[in-house]
Amino acid sequence: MKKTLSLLVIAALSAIQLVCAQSATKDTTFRANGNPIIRHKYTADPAALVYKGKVYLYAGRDQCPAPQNRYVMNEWTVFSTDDMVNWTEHPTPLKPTDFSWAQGDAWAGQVIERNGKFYWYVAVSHKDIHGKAIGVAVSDSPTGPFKDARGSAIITNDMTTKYTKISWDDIDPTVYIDKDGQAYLIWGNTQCYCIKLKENMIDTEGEIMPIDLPRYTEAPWIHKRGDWFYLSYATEFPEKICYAMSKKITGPYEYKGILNELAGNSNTNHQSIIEYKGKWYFIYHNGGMDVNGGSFRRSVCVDYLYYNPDGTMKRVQMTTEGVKPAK
Ligand code: FUB
Repeated sequence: MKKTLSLLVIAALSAIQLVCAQSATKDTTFRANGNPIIRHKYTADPAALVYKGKVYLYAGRDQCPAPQNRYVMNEWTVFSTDDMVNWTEHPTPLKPTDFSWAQGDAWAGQVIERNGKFYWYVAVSHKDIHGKAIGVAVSDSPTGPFKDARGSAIITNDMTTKYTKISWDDIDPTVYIDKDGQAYLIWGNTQCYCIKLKENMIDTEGEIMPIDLPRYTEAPWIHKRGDWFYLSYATEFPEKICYAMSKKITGPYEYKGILNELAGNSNTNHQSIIEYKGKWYFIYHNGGMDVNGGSFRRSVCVDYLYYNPDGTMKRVQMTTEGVKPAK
């Protein structure tokens, strides 16, 4: 009894430490010991960028104290590696408070490089326009600091009311620059949307184009291999990740099946897919870090991703061991 009580106290104290830890102010290195890869704080919604031989991993930070269950996310985090196992955490690169028009909520996003600048598209809650909105921040370095690139949201809820009435559909941006130089922003909850970005990466061009995907929930991620665009996304709820393929980024997409099953102890899953040093990686989150882990205290994990000879993707095998150092 005494032992159980002290174990509970230790678990509670370590959870308080993990959610209350200070924002990162200097570079700190650590070695991942299997999955989850980050264990000194809860991290969610991973988005990876391969740039000049390194991987940069961006994630929101889950800060909800146990046993409460709601999203408390007040900052984003950035990590880098050159082997997928030895990581450096860099100073906190961006917070919702860096957008004067935002009310809070460091939800999912993605960073892309263009002409030596790094553009980070993120979802936050808007102060004045009811609902979630997408902002874009810019930096000269992949590790930041980032600052608001426009002074206003690039996408707001009132732009999509003709497609869905919910206030949280404008979330989870993914971004891609096609080989002709045209950039696209893809996002959405319950409905997937796409819009062209101007060369400056901070203004949109043309109309919003809905993308039809079966049983679409959220978390779109675009990647390309050969001639194929792969649009992976979270399906149903609790979420699995599935995917569809097309020769055109705007679709139509053909549904190909489930890519990742329910992620342990988390009702969301949220993937990012990259190729690095000749291997493909599936980066996602689960709620499995410790006894307080769960849907609102999530942790980033990394496993390998493999393709079939016809270009379709094999179902991901989530592992405890994670990946080996990339050479
Ligand atoms: O982290 C907040 C939300 O949970 C994200 O925007 C969704 O993709 C889900 O992971």
